[in-house]
Amino acid sequence: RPPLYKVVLLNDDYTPMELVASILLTVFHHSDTTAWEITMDIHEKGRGVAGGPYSKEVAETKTEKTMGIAKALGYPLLATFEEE
Ligand code: TYC
Repeated sequence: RPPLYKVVLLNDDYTPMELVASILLTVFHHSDTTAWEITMDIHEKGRGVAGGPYSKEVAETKTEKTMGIAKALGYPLLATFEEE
């Protein structure tokens, strides 16, 4: 079986909570409640799982999309993907 990957978001001091929650809604298809729970969890713990498991290609695309949205708005949000 091919390996599967989860996308992980890292906390930072600059990216607005609203932007993280909106990325969790639009890129990772979480509900509003879950998106905010994940956002607060990352804010408090330093990192957290945004979504998955995905194929490597999907995980890579969602990781790039996440950082691309933040970067376009001038924020340093970091995402990475890890084998499950
Ligand atoms: N710590 C950020 C703030 O206080 C919010 C944040 C949450 C940033 C999650 C990144 O992955 C993140 N505005």
